[in-house]
Amino acid sequence: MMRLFVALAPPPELRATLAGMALGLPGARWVAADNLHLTLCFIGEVSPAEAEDLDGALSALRAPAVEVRLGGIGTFGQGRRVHALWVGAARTPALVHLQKAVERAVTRAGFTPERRKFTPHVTLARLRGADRGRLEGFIGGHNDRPFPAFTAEAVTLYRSHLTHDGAHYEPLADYPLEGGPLESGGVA
Ligand code: 2AM
Repeated sequence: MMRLFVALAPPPELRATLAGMALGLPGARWVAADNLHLTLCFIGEVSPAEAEDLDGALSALRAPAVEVRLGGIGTFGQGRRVHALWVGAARTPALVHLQKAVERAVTRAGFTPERRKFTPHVTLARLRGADRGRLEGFIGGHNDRPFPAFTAEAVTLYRSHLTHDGAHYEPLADYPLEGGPLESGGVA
């Protein structure tokens, strides 16, 4: 079985910038630069044959490239149970449209995607028992920080490998968006 999800990959320079924020928070498990992504649709465990179907459905995706603007720091979880630290993405109509188009393609292929509310974000770290003051300091220090906007010219199908050192995300295929220069790939 393969654990799959569809996401946008920020350009390498921006991922390096985001990974460079990995300081000053004991208890944080920072996401490595290569693994940073903005999830559009979490699919979960599928068989290799199902992954082929998914590849077909995503190859048929027709949606325009979108401009993505990151900014603002947020968390998931309440109080002591804060478990994720992230940088948000502007919830623009174009991004919401793309997310819905991906979800429709995945659903048409016969999958039931995770139905949590779309909160566009790039997870920077997983937290366990992070110090409240340090966390607030981190948020205060980065909340107003500007990041260069980027145009997402493709969506990427990722495979999540869960290891003892945390999750590692392997890009399997890129599906070009309209107006972008990338060629379509297939599931390896
Ligand atoms: P997160 O960044 O907010 O943790 C791979 O696991 C990606 O899919 C992560 O970015 C994760 O979001 C997202 N995701 C969405 N729903 C998930 C689920 N039910 N289980 C694991 N990851 C999920």
